[in-house]
Amino acid sequence: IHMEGSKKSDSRGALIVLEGLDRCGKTSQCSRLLSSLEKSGHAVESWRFPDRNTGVGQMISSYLANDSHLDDRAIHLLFSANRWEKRSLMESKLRSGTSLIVDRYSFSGVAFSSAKGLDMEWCKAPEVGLLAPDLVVYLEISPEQAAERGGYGGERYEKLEFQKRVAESYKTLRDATWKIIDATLPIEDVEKQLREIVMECVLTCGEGKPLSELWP
Ligand code: DGP
Ligand code: NA
Ligand code: NA
Repeated sequence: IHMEGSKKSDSRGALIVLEGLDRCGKTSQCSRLLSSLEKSGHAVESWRFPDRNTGVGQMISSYLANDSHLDDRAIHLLFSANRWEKRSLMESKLRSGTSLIVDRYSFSGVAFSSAKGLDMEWCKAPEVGLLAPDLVVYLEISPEQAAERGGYGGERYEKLEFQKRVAESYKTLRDATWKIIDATLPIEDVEKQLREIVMECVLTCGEGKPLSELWP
């Protein structure tokens, strides 16, 4: 057993996931959170899914840009594979004490694919066995308000009618453990609420909360 000072041997990093509709402000909140945790001396990395840098990620990126067309189930499984290919690295980072702030995870997988009409249980199945987050924060905004935010970037899913269905899917998917933040508040207020929730989670994981797997 390796003991580092007074740190318990089962001390680990926290797996923190941010979810929400497109244009909810997730990505800027992830980077603000990263700098504030780094400043306070925490070992932390910012990740995002899809990770467009892998081979699978490039197929996803081309699909999202409407440069390729894929069967709804086929693309669902690619998004899932994109999370699986990062699973072992994710686990070793967490076990070595690094916290991960993850911009989208399995919940996006289920919310976006089930918004196309795929069965939710079918959508969840390939995610079984991925690491379960210690914290899911949902940045809540109405699809209409999100659409007003400087317009969408033009990727496949960035359309009001589709985002309305994604919002409904997220409502079905979320449980009492999710933390909901009003994403229409000023950016600094969202940041402050997020930091408080996350700090508590990081402490709990540092005290040796065991890792678990989806779905809880
Ligand atoms: P982002 O890089 O966060 O803008 O995500 C790209 C788009 O892909 C966004 O509209 C959300 C969607 N998305 C993210 N993960 C998944 C997934 O696992 N499955 C599906 N179908 N869509 C996803
Ligand atoms: Na997007
Ligand atoms: Na994803």
